[in-house]
Amino acid sequence: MTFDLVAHDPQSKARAGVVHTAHGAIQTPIFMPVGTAGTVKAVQQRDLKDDIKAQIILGNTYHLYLRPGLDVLRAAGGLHKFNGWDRPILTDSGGYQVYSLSGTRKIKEEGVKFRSHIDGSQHLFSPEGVMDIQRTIGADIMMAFDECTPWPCEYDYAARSLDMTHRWLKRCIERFDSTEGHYGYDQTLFPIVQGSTFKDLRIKSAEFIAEQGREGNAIGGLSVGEPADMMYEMTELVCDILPKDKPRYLMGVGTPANILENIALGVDMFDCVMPTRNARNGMLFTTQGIINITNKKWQLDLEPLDRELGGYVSTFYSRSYVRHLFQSQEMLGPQIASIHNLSFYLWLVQQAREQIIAGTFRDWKDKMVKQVMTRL
Ligand code: PRF
Repeated sequence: MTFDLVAHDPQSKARAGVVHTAHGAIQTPIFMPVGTAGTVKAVQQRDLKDDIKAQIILGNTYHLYLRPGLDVLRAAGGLHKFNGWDRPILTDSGGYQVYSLSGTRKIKEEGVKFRSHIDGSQHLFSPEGVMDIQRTIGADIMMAFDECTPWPCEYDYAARSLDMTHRWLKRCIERFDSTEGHYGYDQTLFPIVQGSTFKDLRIKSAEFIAEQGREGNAIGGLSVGEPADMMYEMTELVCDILPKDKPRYLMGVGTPANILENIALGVDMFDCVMPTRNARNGMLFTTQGIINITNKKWQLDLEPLDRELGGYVSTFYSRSYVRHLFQSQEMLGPQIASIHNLSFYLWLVQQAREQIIAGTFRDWKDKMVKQVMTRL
């Protein structure tokens, strides 16, 4: 994997670049739709490509390991072959889903013992194990095994957890560097900065991660309940330490405003369930602001969801019709809403990229943060 920087915004720390992977190039800044179980919920690959214009999607080690399981993924020849997505895939390591999804779990030096949320069966995730699983999944970008501390978090717990995450990283790197991809193409491993909202821990972690010299780096442990200003303070601190010539991925962030503000601080890659999860509840992001499509206000609004977005579903279906689909609990409602919201997120980062290249990002960002977060 390689990364080319294309442009810097003169009035912020925003950058535009290109990440080259075995499955093609990614123009940054980029938003990556979340496809937890090998599917971006309710969206077909054809729509992801043609309408949403997604360049890379996420998968999850935790979910894919439990179901369909490694035998199926191996037999298929990896996740790309299994789900038909032939562009880049990034997998999270499970070092987050285990904490949020499995009922009982025990975190030890060796790894994390947990029970499946599907059938209660017992499993162990270790740094070596999740490297092997992500090799079998065949992700272009694999993530290190980490502990994402909850927020708020005691200083002593955060400090001890961080040291363990760093020791786990060393084990991940050792396993990754002594193995090869199963399917004839190169994969890469991103380490993850942790340290809760403690400045000294974040600095220590960013310096440790930078020293590893990997092809890209991630920032975890944010957007877990802390105030937005605290998140921005941490990302800025960390981005200023991480190498400039490597892509930076902020995990699980966020709202359209969070994405624009973090781009301004030097983040290149984002993922979040918000556009798809909120779509299924009728919350639609548009270029003019946020719509709750179940609201009576839209009953007779025969305008398209968002003419400015330009994509198929956003210009073809009216607000009135999509509201009707939600009122009738028709499956097409969540499908249209999911494609629409993802189209908006991809539009937003594409616009950001163009503004960075034009050198006009900062002022545009300040205007857009207000505009896209307005409740219509
Ligand atoms: N670690 C991992 N995945 C994550 C996070 C993390 O800290 C977050 C935090 N926002 C989202 N996804 N491995």
